[in-house]
Amino acid sequence: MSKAWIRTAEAYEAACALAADNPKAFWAEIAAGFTWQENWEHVLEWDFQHHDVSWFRGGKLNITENCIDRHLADKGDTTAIIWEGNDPREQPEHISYKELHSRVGRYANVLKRQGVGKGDRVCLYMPMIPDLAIAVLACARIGAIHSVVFAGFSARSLADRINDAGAVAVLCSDGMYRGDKELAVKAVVDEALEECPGVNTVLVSKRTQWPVEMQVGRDHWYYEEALHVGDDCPAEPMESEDPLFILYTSGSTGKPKGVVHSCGGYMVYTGYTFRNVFQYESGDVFFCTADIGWITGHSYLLYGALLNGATTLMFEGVPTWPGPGRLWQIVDKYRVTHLYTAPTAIRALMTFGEDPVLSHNLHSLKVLGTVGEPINEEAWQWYHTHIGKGRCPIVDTWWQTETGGIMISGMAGVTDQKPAHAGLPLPGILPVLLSPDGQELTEPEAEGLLAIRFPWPSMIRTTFGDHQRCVDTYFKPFPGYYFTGDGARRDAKGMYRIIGRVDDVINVSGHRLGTAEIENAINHHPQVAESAVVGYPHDIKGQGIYAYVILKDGDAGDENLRGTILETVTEHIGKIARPDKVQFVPGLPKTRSGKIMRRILRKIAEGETEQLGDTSTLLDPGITALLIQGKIE
Ligand code: 7RM
Repeated sequence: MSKAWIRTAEAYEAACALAADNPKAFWAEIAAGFTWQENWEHVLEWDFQHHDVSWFRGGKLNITENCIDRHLADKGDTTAIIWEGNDPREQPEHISYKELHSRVGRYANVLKRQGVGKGDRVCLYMPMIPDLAIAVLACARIGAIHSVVFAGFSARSLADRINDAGAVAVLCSDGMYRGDKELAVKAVVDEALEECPGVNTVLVSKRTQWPVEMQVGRDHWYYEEALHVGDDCPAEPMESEDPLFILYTSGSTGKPKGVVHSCGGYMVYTGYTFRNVFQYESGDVFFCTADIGWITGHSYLLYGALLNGATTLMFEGVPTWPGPGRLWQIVDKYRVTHLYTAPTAIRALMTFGEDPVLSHNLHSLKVLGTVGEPINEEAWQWYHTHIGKGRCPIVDTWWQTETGGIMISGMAGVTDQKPAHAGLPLPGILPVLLSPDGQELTEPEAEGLLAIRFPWPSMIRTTFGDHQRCVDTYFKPFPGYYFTGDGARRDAKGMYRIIGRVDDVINVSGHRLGTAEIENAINHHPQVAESAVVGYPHDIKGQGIYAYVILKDGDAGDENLRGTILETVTEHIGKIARPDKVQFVPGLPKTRSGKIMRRILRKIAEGETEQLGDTSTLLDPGITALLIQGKIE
């Protein structure tokens, strides 16, 4: 990929110019840097109206050959994955590319032996242990479509995702450790599978050594199955447009969507952006703190890093356990060169002051990155000064589950950086700002709705099982554009600052949640008549969750009821979706047509009581005063 490696601002400009001028030639040259079993016939065909897009059609490849096999000759003994356990006293693992090759091959053969094959959907529900990375790659090796579900989701969420994807197998562990918590994993899977008749295989990795229930014929210990197979598994030839994986993400309507990514385009784009955004060089150690259950873990902890023959660090635990210096201790211990984390983690660690930082050697760091939510200037400065010691560039990377890879971001040390700004688009990415009626704002300085006007290789292909939903969500709002759901500002130099979601999606600690999804969960509580959920600014989490709840006749809200509502949400979605504040209200601000005026609810949750805007269309204007009175601080 040498030609595709941008190391100077001039090379960045030149790449942008070529990509704008002749995008097919540009992407063909980058794609040529990967291993293809057969060459493609068409670089790009596209139609945004029906969202029918294909990249490198006719080409055949297997992403794992590019992630593993192609590095064996010169990097076989190089560490591919460093694994650091939850407990700092636990023995870490250093998995070389050679070892990764055989462990992935073995896992792939176990899947095959269970009858799992190309095109089958496989759900992974596992903590951050090596088997998670290995199992993901094993699916890709045989052409099975992986669907990783973050192990913090509840049994019900897991069951919904398994059923939506029509998964035939579930890969999990016995239990898990996360900070000071021990959590059952297999038991959650068992509960979920009561609702999932399509699953006929469960493979269980050992993590905690806890006894678990094993259903005969369906459930197998992975280590036992592994004894029956060899470790050589040929890479299944995949069409470029064959699906590689499904990843569920929240939207503004109730049910999470299964975002589908394809093999060829996803490989080309994540490989290209990993190298250029982070300026990764041979010998560097890349530490992405995201869980593989999110897109950041897929694209940069795993695929993007391995495509570049990098050493990637996988951490099972949390940044604040057993103490607030844990991340810095890991950086010190493994001589981490690249740290990629979320603003929420930085804000949380900032509250402990500099002592936990100063007791560790951070000299190895070269590049810092952030992702998942807007970073406020204060957190940016702290990261820059106290972690990067003023000498490490920060890349603020804006992208989405749907975009597959980083879209707007600086390239470390190559392009300009500006605090709290994601910066310039990457070569080949053509963002625009739109007015609410869909007009492009052509002035350099502008603020509007962020959309993209040309396809890129790793863009979402469909929403699993419901292509119309994909078209309606992303391509219908503004014909001719991919609509991101974010609002953004652009400065005179063309640098973007992402403001945040303009739809009913909230971003809590870098995790995307739909307000409708949380409302549905709350409404399952037997004493709840109706609810409305909004986000409000939260010092650490970026946004907190504020729930207004109307109880059924005669019920009074108290602490006990509040607790059981939180439990209902935990049960339906997971702990991450629990409201921070629950206010019991006699009614909601509704228009005559019955629409909840969320704008008013947001303002009240933010603490704004004076300027509520136009309330004349409210059915019962008196309700706002009652809401303000009972506001939860
Ligand atoms: C990678 C990821 C996507 C949403 C997106 C934004 C927000 C992500 C940034 C950001 C400001 C950033 N995928 N977002 N990165 N906002 N600056 N650098 O997070 O699908 O889970 O979320 O996250 O609102 O639409 S995601």
